[in-house]
Amino acid sequence: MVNVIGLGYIGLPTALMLASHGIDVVGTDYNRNLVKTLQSGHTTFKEDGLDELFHRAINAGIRFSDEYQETDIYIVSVPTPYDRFSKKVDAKYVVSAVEAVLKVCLAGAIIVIESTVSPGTIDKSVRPVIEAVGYKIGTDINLVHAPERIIPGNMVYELLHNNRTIGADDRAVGEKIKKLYAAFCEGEIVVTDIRTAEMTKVVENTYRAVNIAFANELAKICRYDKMDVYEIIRICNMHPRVNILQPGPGVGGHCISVDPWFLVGDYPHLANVINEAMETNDAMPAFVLHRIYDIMKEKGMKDLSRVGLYGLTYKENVDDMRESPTLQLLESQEKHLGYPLKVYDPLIIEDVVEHQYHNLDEFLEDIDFVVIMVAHDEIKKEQKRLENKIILDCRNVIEGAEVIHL
Ligand code: SAJ
Repeated sequence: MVNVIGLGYIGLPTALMLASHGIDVVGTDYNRNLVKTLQSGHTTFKEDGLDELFHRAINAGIRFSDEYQETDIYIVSVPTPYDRFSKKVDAKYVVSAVEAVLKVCLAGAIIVIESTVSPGTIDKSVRPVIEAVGYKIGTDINLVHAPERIIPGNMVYELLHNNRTIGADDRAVGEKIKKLYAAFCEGEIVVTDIRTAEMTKVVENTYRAVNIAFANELAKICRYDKMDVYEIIRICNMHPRVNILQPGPGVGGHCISVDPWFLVGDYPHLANVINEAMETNDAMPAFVLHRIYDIMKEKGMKDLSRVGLYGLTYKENVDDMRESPTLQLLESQEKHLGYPLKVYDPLIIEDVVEHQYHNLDEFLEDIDFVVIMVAHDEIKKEQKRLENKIILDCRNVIEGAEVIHL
């Protein structure tokens, strides 16, 4: 039996995928309400194909609990935030999950850490916890790091098709866990050591963050001298060895906007490009706010309450608001002016900010200037309804000669 610890964005789909491929799975989370929701037959977030996968897993016998199970394989998939001051990974949730596992696990159990951690975290934070209770790593307990790589918005597909990395102290243990993931994973699964697996995961997300920062910087250069950044990137990307990502109003989510900081925190004297890139991305919401002010001035518009932000989530077609550029923009705007702009997101049902709308028509009725922060499918389909509005399109999805870009 496999006990998956942490039933969030990664743990839940992983548990469901294992169960629906014939593995006996219990999913554990300390959040009782979340467990109750799952037990009552409902998923806890939206993702393409997740509900179907959930029902397959239920039919295959998956169980959910708030208790850790006595078994021999654990997959730990809990959040790893970063400390905003030191920029280092905060492994407290991983550590407390491992401590709880140690109280119930069978002799020789394998603990697989899926959570993203910086290189050396398992040595520094996890091994000492195991040794402190008198267990010998390699005999009483085995450690594996199998960082997840799936992208929100396409998780179910990527769980099935992405390549994976398994880091293990012991090759045979690594191969055993590879076989477990191979129950559903059709990609290549590489077995390596734990430190390499830790570093590769952080490097993948850092590569993407630096590439986005480069695109954001190009957008600023092009804005300064009236060049079309999208056309320039499009043509550059026709070169066989150039692949520049897209500029945007900021980088959100719990991965690209967080993981690269781990390298800055651990190697402050070496991670210069990474530090600059992260600062460039973090400055984008404020850049958008200044674009809003400039455009209002240009258009002779005075009333900020007639400006609306479309999109609250960190990216298109997901309902996740973690580190959302829109929330960051609102925060900096509130500091300056004391009252927020109007906001609407079709995927956010609950009230999270002031002046938030739940209906596109009402939102559009109350504004003259719309800022596209997130390119949800809805606005791509409904773009005709933006006619007669001033449009600042930070995602390059709205057509029309009058549309203003970043
Ligand atoms: N963004 C841009 N321009 C782009 C692409 C993205 O501004 O060209 C912005 C998005 O709008 C968003 C942020 O970056 O705010 C991050 O979005 P994303 O789609 O790039 O990535 P995540 O954070 O949803 O998922 C990433 C993925 N990592 C890589 O592609 C290397 C995913 O595969 C990882 O599993 C995930 O992080 C994770 O959990 O670490």
